[in-house]
Amino acid sequence: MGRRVARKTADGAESKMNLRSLLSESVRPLILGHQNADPDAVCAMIAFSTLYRAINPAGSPVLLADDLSRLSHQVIDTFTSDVPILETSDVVGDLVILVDTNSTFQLGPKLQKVPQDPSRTIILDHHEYNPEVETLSEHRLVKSDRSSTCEIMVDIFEEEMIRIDPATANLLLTGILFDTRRFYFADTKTLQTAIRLIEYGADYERCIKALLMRPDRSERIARLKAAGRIKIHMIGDWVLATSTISAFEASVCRSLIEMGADVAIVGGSPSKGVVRVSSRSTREFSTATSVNLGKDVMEPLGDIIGGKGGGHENAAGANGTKGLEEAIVKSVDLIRTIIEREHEPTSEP
Ligand SMILES: [Mn+2]
Repeated sequence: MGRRVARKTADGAESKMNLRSLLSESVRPLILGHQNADPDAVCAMIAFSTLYRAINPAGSPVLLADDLSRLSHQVIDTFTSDVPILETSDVVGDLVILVDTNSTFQLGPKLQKVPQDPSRTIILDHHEYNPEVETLSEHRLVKSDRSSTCEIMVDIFEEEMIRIDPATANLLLTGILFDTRRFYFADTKTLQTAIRLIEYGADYERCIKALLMRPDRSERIARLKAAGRIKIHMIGDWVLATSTISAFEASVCRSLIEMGADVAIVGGSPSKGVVRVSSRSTREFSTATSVNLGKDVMEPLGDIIGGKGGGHENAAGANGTKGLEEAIVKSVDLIRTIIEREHEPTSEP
C-alpha cells in the first residue's frame, strides 16, 4: 500500500515537471482525440488547450479528431463558441498530445500517423494500459483507475496551479458525467472532483442537460408506431413483446425493454424482398433462462427467412428475404421451447 502511494507521488511529480516544460517549449502542439470523439475526449481536449494557453500564451494549439459524436457537437454548442476541431491538418506540430486514448488505432485512419516522435508525444488517458504506449510516447499520464480523462485534467490543472475557469469547469464536469454515466460508475475521488468543479463555477444542471439528447423525430415516430402494434406473450413469468416497423428496429427493441419487456423482438420489411428482425433481452432474462438470442434464436431464424442471423446473448438480429410474420411467430416459439424444456420435471428412474 505504502509503495503504491509512493509510486503515485513519483509519477505525479514527474508528469508535473515534464508537462510544464514540454508545453512552454512548444509553439504548435497538436491535441488529438480518438475517432468519433465522445464528450469526455472533446471536453478534455478543449480543457487541455486552455491549460496550454495559460502556460504558453504565445503558442497556437491545433485540435484534431476524426469525427465527433452527435452528442459531442451538442456539448460544444452548449458551452463554447468557435473551438475549431479539425478532422485533418497539414500543420506539422512540435508536440503531439493523445487525449482519451492510448492507441494510434483509435485515432482513426486520418490521424494514425500523426504521432511520430516518442520524445515529443504525450499520452493523457484513463483506458486500460496498452503496451503500444511504450514505443509511442515517453510522457505518459495514464491512470486506468480514473473515471474519465476529464477527471485527470482536473488534477493536472491543480498540480500546475492553474485556475479552472467556469467554462472549463462546465466542460470537465460534463465529460465526467458522460463517462461515469452520470455517476453510475464513480468513487469518492470522482465525486470530490465533481464538487470541486462546481465550486470552480460549473453549473451542474446545465452539464446534465448538455448530455440529454432526444432521438430524431423519425426515430421517435417509429418507436411510437411500433408501440401501437405491440403484442405481448407471457412465457412463465417472462414478458416478451413483439412488434413490426420498417425502420429503427434496434431502437424500437430498446424502447420496448425500457417499457418493461424482458425480451423484445421487432421485425420489419423496409422494401420488397427484404426482411429484418432485431431482438434484445435483459441480462436478468438471459442469466435465468440461458436463452442466447444470437445462437438460439436469430441463427436458426436466419435460415427460415432465407438469409443469415446471429449476434450476442442479449442483442441479436437476422436478415432475410421472406416471411416477416412467420419470423416473429417462430422467434417466440424458439424462446418458448427453450424455457419450457428447462422447466420440465426431469423424469429420472
Ligand atoms: Mn473517456
